[in-house]
Amino acid sequence: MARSWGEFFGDTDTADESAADQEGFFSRLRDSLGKSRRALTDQLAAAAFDAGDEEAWERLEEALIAADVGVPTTAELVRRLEARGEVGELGAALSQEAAQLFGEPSSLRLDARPAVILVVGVNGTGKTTTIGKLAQKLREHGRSVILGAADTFRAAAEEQLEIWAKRAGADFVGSERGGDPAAVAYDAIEAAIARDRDVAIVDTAGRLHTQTNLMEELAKVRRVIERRLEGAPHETLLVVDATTGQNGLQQARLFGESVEVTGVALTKLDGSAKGGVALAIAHELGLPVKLVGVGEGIDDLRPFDARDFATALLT
Ligand SMILES: Nc1nc2c(ncn2[C@@H]2O[C@H](COP(=O)(O)OP(=O)(O)OP(=O)(O)O)[C@@H](O)[C@H]2O)c(=O)[nH]1
Ligand SMILES: [Mg+2]
Repeated sequence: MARSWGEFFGDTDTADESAADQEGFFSRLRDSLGKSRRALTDQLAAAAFDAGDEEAWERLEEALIAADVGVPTTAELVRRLEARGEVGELGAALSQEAAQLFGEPSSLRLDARPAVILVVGVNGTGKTTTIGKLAQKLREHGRSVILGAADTFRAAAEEQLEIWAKRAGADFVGSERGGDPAAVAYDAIEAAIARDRDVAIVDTAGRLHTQTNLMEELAKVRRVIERRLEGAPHETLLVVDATTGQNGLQQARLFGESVEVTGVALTKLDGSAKGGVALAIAHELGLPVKLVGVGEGIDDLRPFDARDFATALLT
């Protein structure tokens, strides 16, 4: 069964979703990964996989690399399959190995009060939307939430977050003190403490991982958060647009160097043929994928479930 929001949030009572809801998301995930899956399975369709056939292994490697799984992770998957001796049904064997590669399911760290979540990523990857959806789910699970608009780059960005805050029933903290993103992050935590809120989520402006000055600005936001509240930020979520494939891996690497990313939200899996990058992020960077986005709607975000993801991608 899919990972539920309750489990992801660490709730003790997790009987919060109907099986139908979870199945509904699985079929959306499967539809979303259709392009990625077809890219892989078309290559692999050739009859039964013959582990003794050198060319069959080569076709498999090529297919995985074409799906943006990346060279090191492809090599690891192939190594694990070979170690099995008997591969059997290839899709099933591959999805089992892929699910294992993702490791233990991870939760969102919400123990602290307030728990501070910093959200970072390249322009347009889906940061603000993901925050909106997440805030909504947190509210549904009884958490009080503050959203901080540390994206002070564009006035529209602040409005966009404020609309999500209203919709979710979350408090909103904007840039009353001018355009300093670190000051907004500070104010949001201050407000969360003063009002005794459970979670503060800080939105930031999109930036390219190659823009040194903007990456330094982000590191400063993080430092200010750290100094204001010990242990914060408890999560630093990097939002990666799945359609960017291997470039997303590079983003994860460089954002990680600036702000200690603790998890990835992989968005826009609908419309991407590069869903295999999730495996590369998990294996090459050892970063947990925590959330997946499969559309623009409020219910199009879910906690990442390795087994579901691997099944939807590979079988
Ligand atoms: N198809 C699809 N669209 C998405 C998904 N997540 C976000 N989007 C869309 O992507 C676009 C950009 O989303 P935003 O949330 O504004 O992205 P952002 O990272 O905050 O952008 P900046 O603040 O400008 O850097 C919007 O049109 C969203 O609706 C997803 O999972 N699937
Ligand atoms: Mg934004």
